[in-house]
Amino acid sequence: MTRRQFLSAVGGASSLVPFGFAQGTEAAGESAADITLRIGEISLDLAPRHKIKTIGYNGQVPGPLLRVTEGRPVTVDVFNETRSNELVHWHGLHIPPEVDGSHEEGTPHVPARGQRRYSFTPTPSGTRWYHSHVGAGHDLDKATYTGQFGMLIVEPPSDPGRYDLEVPLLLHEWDPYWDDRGPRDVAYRVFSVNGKMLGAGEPVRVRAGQQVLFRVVNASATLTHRLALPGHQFHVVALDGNPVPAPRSVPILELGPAERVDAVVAMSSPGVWILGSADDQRRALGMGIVIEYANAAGPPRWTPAPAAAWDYTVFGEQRDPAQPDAKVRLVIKEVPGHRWTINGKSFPKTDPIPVQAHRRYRWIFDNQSADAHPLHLHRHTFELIRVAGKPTSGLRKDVVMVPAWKEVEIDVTADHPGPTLFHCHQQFHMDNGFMAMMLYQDA
Ligand SMILES: [Cu+2]
Repeated sequence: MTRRQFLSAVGGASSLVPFGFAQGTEAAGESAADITLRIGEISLDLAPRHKIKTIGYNGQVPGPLLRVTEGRPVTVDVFNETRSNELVHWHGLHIPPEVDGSHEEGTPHVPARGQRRYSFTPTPSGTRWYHSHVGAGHDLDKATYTGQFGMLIVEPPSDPGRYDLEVPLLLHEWDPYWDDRGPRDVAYRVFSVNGKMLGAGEPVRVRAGQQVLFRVVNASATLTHRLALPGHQFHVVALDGNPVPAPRSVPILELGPAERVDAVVAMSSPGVWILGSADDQRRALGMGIVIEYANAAGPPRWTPAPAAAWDYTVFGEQRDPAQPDAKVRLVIKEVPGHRWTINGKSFPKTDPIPVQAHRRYRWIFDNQSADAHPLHLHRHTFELIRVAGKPTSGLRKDVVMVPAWKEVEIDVTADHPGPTLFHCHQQFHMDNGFMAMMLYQDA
């Protein structure tokens, strides 16, 4: 089999998932790519009376579910049919800056009305995703406010697959507007899971006794979401796609923008249920999906979600981490004009964070603001060391929520040389200066 047939076959085998697979169809240069993405305007049916216009990949939202194999090179041709430059960021992969999808690192744009090929070797395995990485500023029809997001599953070379059914869930919201407080907070009129409002899409069909793996991506530009499934528990097995040391069951999942959670649910309460936002208003505006057992009927049921706290550290270990080679304190503040600063400066004036290859650095985020921030480091995975006073270890992530007025410590091992972007994944914060470069220096 050729590489392309292999990928197509993998896509065909996963017909349980609701999205098609992007097959290479277009010759760009001498050989066809494994995957083709077309960025263009689409009209999206969120529900019978909720049609919106947005920008998406291959005419669908979410974009096609991409499955690749860890360590096996792939090529992706991206055709940009819009009038603006674009970037596709491969979120959670350890790949070179030229293809990572960050202009700040040096990835070239996919030009307006133009095309660009990305070639890289996907690693590490796990639930990753891809999304637009341009700035939006005050334009709520750009970047992560649009339908430009999709799941990217990097399969390990051999997958134990201890589940019966795999269900991707991508959370997003639509029809954004500036709320009463002016150009500071974005509010939304419509919410969706997998591009459909609650009740408008196909239900997730399950059978009693199944172990169902939900791969959840919060593809929101700005919001944190809490999810519940009444009558069931979520057995969390991975955070940001990386297996956790201590998988355990919790009643609620919470994900900041760009975070992922893999959770296995034992289907042991037959019926028709809503898996949805714990927030009544968001659920009423569409944030949910119906879970339907075989031979069950009736309207989907919801019961109020428990007020459980979300705490990363319950999935971690208690052992002393390796000592870092150096510590870096990063103080986060909002300054007048809704600008964000790291150690007193806004991007592009933020001081670069210098590192040397193969050294381990402890970054201490000191959030001196009233907002929680989803902090993301490109091209690297870091380890959580302390979260709002609680020590932990063994939790590897690429986004961490830093609560308001709290500190979070992470260890970054500098093992992927090249310019590396660090930023808040809240689109409006990022666009207002909350970014810095991590730069490798010669020893
Ligand atoms: Cu932020």
